[in-house]
Amino acid sequence: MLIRRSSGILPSEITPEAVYRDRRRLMLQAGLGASALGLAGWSGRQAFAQAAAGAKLPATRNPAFVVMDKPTSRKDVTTYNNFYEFGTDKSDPFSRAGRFRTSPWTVEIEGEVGKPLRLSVDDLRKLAPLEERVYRLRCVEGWSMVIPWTGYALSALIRKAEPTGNAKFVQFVTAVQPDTMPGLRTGVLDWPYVEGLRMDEAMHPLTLLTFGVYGETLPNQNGAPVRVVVPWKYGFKSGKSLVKIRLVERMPETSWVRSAPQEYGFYANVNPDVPHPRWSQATERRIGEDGLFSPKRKTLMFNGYADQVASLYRGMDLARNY
Ligand SMILES: Nc1nc2c(c(=O)[nH]1)N[C@H]1C(S)=C(S)[C@@H](COP(=O)(O)O)O[C@H]1N2
Ligand SMILES: [Mo]
Repeated sequence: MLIRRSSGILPSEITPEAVYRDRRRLMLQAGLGASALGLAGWSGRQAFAQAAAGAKLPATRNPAFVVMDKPTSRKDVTTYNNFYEFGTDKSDPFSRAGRFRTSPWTVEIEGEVGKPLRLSVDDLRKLAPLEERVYRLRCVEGWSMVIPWTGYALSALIRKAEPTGNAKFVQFVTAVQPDTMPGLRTGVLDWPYVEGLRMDEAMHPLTLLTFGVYGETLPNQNGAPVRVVVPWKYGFKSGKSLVKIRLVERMPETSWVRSAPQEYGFYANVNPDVPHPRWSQATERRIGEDGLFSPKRKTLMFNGYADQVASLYRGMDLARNY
């Protein structure tokens, strides 16, 4: 594979923020307030970036993509996370992702496309109208949440890049920032975290290029500044903090398949009938409902999205293609 750790970080991402932070620290030590920093003058962009973390992100709710289940609390959505680059405990992403730099940020769309694109996240966000959607998220570990995301269909972006006839799959490459991601030093996965979809899955209207949650820009721990969300698949398919979207001819390698191919497949469709080799997938624990007497929920085929997506897999053996 050519995607190794070089791809995630640009030298330009390091210097200005480090300089900013250092200068800010010195000024604060000298007892000078924010106004004395002359933010607009010398580092307005960085200052804005910090202010923008958790900024309101207006969007129109799309009722066609809103499940009726009660949304999981914002607190649980933003403090109980998987983002192994920051550690493997559920609380690690919240407690350790504060230094992650999400500005400036560019995303590249490359590979089997007529028009490769390299866009700042601000331009990317403006490419199509933002929608709020409420999706179920089912982690392969056996827990689930209901999350109000903000974004637009990934298909809108892919179309702009004009896929060639050879584009059969999409690979997602996510960020690697060695100085801000303590989890990279653990050997749990190969970095960058990579994921992928078949082209028809990537173009499906449910597949969301996601910029926000709970009406605000994504917190770092949820995959700032941009991630993908694929609600009928196990959560690990929904790669966080994307830097590259690569259209390819062959089924791309993915981090989880690479680390344990007997346990995690490329398709990873939520399927109560296909157990993980070490545990059942028939039921799930809805985060926030886990009182002593709250029953587990039955896991739904395709996480409840069968009406929309089952046709993508007609004729496929879903036990073999797990
Ligand atoms: N880059 C990256 N993306 C990732 C992961 C990760 O470890 N690294 N974990 C995945 C898993 S296992 C899940 S369940 C979801 C969790 O998303 P959330 O924390 O926003 O609910 O993110 C997915 N995306
Ligand atoms: Mo997960």
